[in-house]
Amino acid sequence: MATTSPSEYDAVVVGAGWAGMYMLYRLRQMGLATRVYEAGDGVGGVWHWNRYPGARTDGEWMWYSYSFSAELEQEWSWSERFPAQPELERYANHVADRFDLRRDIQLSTRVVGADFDESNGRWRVRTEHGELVTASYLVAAAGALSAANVPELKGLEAFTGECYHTSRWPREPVELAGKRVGVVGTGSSGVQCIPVIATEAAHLVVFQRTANFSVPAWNVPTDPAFEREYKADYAGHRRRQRDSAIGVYWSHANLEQSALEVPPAERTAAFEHAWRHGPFTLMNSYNDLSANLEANETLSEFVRAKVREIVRDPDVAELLVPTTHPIGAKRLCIDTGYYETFNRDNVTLVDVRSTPIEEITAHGVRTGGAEYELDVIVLATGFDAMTGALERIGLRGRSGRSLSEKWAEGPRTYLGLSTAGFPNLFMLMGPGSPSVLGNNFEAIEQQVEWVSGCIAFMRANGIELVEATVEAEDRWVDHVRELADRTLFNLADNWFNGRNIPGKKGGFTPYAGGYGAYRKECDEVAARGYAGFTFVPPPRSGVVRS
Ligand code: NA7
Repeated sequence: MATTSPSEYDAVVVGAGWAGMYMLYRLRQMGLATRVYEAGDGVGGVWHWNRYPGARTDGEWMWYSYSFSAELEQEWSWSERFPAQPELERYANHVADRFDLRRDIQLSTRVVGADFDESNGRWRVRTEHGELVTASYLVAAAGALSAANVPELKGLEAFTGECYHTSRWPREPVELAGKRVGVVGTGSSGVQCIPVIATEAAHLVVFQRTANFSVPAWNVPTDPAFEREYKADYAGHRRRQRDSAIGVYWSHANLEQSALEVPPAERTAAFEHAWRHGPFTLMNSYNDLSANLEANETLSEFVRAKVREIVRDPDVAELLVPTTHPIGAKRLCIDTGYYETFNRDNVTLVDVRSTPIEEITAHGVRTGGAEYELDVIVLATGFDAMTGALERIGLRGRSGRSLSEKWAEGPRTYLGLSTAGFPNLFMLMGPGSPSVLGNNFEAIEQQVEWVSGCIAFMRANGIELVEATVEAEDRWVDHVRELADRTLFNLADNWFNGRNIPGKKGGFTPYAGGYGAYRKECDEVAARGYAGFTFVPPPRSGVVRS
């Protein structure tokens, strides 16, 4: 379908996940004619796509949910502490219906290019169906973890069985009973699906390149009394979560003490208590576990001992014990029965670090000279995170320069929201923002509200274009790097620093200063008349606050 005369919108939003839906809600409230394009055939982003067995949040429902509507908060009840994918997908659909969002969302429509037209200051957006529309503002809400990483495994296309990437799992049930299944990858997705697949398949082979730290979720059904009590002060809980480092508030964190200050027996007792309490308590048992290698090692050793305690076969246990990185330097996995799964007779662990996968044959996986015959291969191999989805939109800014060209040596943004040379483009959950380092809902709501405020300011002051300056962007990139250097994240190959993708450049891209500090920085930029941005035309003196 080719359109000759473009439709004109005030704003186009790419993606109808949590970020895109809330952006639409806010822009519509401001009276902007907005169109949302979503590649999937349903809303919900990550929770539309990641429908693999065992997919569930790593975040507790009390904070992993929208806070913008008190009515929504009160009326929706989550059935479990860590809700599973079907419930999250239902929630996404409920939000779309409740706020009448669907009429502005076009599903099954991938944006395949967006160019900034310098002659009129508008974005020209093209879809896979040949539609061409223009918009004053373009908001990229395409997701930090949505561009699937399918590794280049020799012979993969020749495999005659079924093959699924966890983030592209079919909507129709996949029959695994009686089948020989192989899972490649032991990050969060692998750690979640492996225990479930093991109970369904005749035999499961897990191909592990890097042993990861995983801690138990202790998932339980929601206690109605707890829910009532929590919801009675939802606003108070949200306020506390807003100022915290990762957009999560929990009263069990010990922010006063270093792990190295306490005698070993006391520390082990504290870890033991935290292990039984939940994943977030564990990483926050002391205030320096994420920043001080020696302190971190005490917790790493504690979890290694747990693995050895749970897994009966000592050789298998040693393979599962993480040794390549400190705990938390790769995203900590949260599981239900992961290590226990390797005590099952129908599960085999294969180390593909010492003997990498040589090839995929017509009937299975060959590694270390052996061929593992399989009916199904599951690729739990992750994402080209942070930048992958943004670059795949095909954005071109001033002078036709593509985002990929600009970011060839790594992403460059100001506040993670904007990039010089791309006027009126806003990114949500972009590189240079804290986004993935905590509660995504908190990050999304803060960013959407900031972007809405900026657009409202422009409209109130007759401004047509906003653009980050190169100087502000350079300073921000350096700032993000300095913050990263204070963490342990670069002691691992991970998707935060892009070292999970061969040849990817740029290093660690999220802002590691904490959600609260980031919110403050963004608010201060706005309060100083959007310092670090240029406006066309410049605001008149006596600016109108939005
Ligand atoms: P991750 O965390 O990036 O994990 C991907 C896994 O796949 C990881 O164990 C990789 O090993 C493994 N992998 C990737 N390529 C290969 C090849 N070629 N051979 C063997 N193994 C491979 O992705 P997830 O989907 O699990 O989780 C992503 C985030 O989604 C998660 O952190 C949550 O925030 C939600 P490696 O460690 O690179 O050696």
